[in-house]
Amino acid sequence: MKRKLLPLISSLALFVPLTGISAAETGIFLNQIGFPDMAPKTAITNLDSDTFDVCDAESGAVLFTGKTTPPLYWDMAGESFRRIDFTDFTENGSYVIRIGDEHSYPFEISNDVYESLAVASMRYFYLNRASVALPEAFAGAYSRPAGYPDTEVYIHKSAASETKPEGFVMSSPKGWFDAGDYNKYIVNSGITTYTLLCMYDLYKGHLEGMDLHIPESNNSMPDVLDEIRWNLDWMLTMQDSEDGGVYSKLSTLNFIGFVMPETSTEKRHIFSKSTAATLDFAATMAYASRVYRDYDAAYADECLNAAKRAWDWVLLHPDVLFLKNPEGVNTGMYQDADVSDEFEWAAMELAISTGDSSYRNHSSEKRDAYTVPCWPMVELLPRYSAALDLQDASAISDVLSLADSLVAKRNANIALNPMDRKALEWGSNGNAANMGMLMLIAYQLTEKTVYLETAQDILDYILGRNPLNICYVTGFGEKSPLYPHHRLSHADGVDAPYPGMLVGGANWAKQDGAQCKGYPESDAPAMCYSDELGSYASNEVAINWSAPFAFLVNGINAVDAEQSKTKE
Ligand code: G3I
Ligand code: 9MR
Repeated sequence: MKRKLLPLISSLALFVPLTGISAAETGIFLNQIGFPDMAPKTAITNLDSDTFDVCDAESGAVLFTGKTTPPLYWDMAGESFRRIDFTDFTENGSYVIRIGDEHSYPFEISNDVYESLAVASMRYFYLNRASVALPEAFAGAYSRPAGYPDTEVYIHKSAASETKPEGFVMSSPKGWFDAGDYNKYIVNSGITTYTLLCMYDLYKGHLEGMDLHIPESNNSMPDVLDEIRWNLDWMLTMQDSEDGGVYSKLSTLNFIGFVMPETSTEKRHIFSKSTAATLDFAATMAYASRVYRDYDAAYADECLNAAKRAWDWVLLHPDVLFLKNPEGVNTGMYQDADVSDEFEWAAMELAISTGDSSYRNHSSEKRDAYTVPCWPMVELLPRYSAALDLQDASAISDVLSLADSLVAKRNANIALNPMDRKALEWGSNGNAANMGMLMLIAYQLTEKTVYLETAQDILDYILGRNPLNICYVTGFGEKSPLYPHHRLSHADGVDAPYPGMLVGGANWAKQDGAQCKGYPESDAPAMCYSDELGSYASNEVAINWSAPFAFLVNGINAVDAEQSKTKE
């Protein structure tokens, strides 16, 4: 089934032309896609008005009027806002919020408002596949020849062994391009693939039949699992069949220019094995074996055996840390000096998948405090698995206490936003999406609506309820990134960037600041974003940010579909 990718409200222009009103000047900030009819519906405004109207986008008719709250300062935005709440308005349709002469970007209320966004968030992965041509039938304007077959890649000096010396040729095809660059990294692939597997696991009822319009759409495997397998297949090639250790990355020696991958003649290399990569691989493969078991038992076995062999390697090599690039190499590092969390994660996934609890004796399970997952800090992931798969009371309590602390932060903020300065760093939108995933897991464990509502608040932030009034997903909303740091989007000759991509987002550290001109004047953390090609620290895309975003939007979409069914 082909679904439209752009939720356009073409008739809006009949009411009020948007031309000439730049985003921040509209003064009304909200989710530009819209809301499920029964969801909380919140916007914020920096306009000085006690009331607001919800108007029909086409006719301008006022359909609902409400009161704004008094203004409160939002430190992350460096500005004061009033809150607008129109939750009680549930009629399906296309609307704008109006205050005086100003109006918001248009949005919809409907009970399948996120359907096309949910599909696009997964098609991002298809469109960023390595090693294969994307035919027009599946990629439309983004069709392209195969880039980086990776059937001939070279063992780098740092990975050389007696049997596989420097320059030894390996084959390591498939996988997704990591981000704006074309390289492939195991550490980042681990958390990304796990996140998508977990999404499938939780929302199987809704996702089993989802049509992603990919070449495998007509086989017997659900499309979401076909797409995830594209990366699992690559990860499997990164394991040394002789000893079970896993190589850290496959990349060129340096980041290449902004060209299409099929035109690049740079050699690709395989870099040294590491404990972090091998543990992330073990955890992901062990989890995959559970998810694929019902669909392809042989594949599930292959994944589980790979996980066990990786674990055996790690017991012999517990501290092979990848901390910096070898000389002459400048590509991503995903460096990690503390692998205790990766140990906890792999041990738990292996224990659950094999039923052998002795894996759990190898690492501590319980921490005093947990953090929202990100690629270097995965200690919450085994708690998710123990809570969801084993109904482990102590894991459930760990998940809920972190969730509650974020709910408290959100409640204390005029924009209902739990993001703090620490979260507003490189990949902040990925942090937001991971908070949303945590909320949805807490909701799954308790059915308490406050978690679902907080997940909606986080999605609202990503889709426009932020101080820049930007929908951070390419191709969606009225104002979204046009110049992401994404080589494919820049080099393909198509004006519009690839659709469905979540950009990194606001990042107060602005590591690219020296060469970027587009950052706003304000240094408030949530303002530090620039929609320009050179802004790799705020405007790049990456699989590990898109995966929790896919989780968030597909999760809310699935819960919404479920609730609509019970309502009927
Ligand atoms: O956690 C510290 C914080 O304590 C400190 O206050 C702050 C000050 O700058 O830094 C924080 O760490 C930052 C970290 O991201 C947060 O996750 C580092 O400075 C920052 O350098 C690091 O950036 C990473 C970036 O690579 C550079 O290494 C990003 O996490 C990571 O997502 C990104 O990944 C790149 C790959 O290497 C290559 N492919 C693209 C991909 C996405 O940009
Ligand atoms: O394009 C690279 C991007 O994928 C990385 O995330 C980023 C940080 O490692 O680096 C980008 O490459 C830039 C390099 O680091 C500095 N010179 C400019 C490069 C392209 O903008």
